[in-house]
Amino acid sequence: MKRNINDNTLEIVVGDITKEATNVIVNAANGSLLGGGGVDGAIHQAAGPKLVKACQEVRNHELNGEELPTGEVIITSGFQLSARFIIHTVGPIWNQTPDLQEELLANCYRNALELVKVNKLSSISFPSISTGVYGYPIHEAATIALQTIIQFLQENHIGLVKIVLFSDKDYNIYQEKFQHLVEKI
Ligand code: AR6
Repeated sequence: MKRNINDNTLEIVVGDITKEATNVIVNAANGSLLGGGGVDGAIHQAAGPKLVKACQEVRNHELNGEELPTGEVIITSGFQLSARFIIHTVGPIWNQTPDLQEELLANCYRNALELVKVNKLSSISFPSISTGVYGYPIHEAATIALQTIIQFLQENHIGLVKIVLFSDKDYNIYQEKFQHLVEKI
């Protein structure tokens, strides 16, 4: 499903994000930035071993050895991926900070889009951040993801934004919310 928003395209697809050829793909990482399971594991596997070294360097030099805070983003090369860059973000763990989790999840999407804009890139693919290991209910996460992306695209020019879902079930949930939200535009 694809829609034009203020001369941008927002597209939802089913697929493996490691195969995307957008300028940027987003990794749903953890604060250590050293890899993990889910989409993080798949991205590290596909990008190759230089990725973990690059992440370690970012931690040492940009984050003073600290973990990447939830909702924040860093960028690395895509190494062996088709995508030129990877933006790594950390989604909220469901119910760890109940009062903040909606804002933190929105920050992941907004901060990644800001970084694309600042770097004058023109396409980005997102996975469904926090809805796997981190347990965020997908109906709620989909609404936050879509509202945040749509609002950003109404106010900015990026080009192409894709959301790459890993199952038909996830796709159907996002598609239904997307249809509902674009009717209001
Ligand atoms: N392409 C697209 N989506 C994928 C892929 C893929 N190749 N693989 C999985 N997904 P998760 P989180 C979907 O658990 O909830 C990691 O261990 C998956 O079906 O990857 O933010 C990190 O290191 C789900 O819909 O990320 C962290 O410790 C979505 O990606 C923790 O998990 C996100 O699921 C982060 O948890």
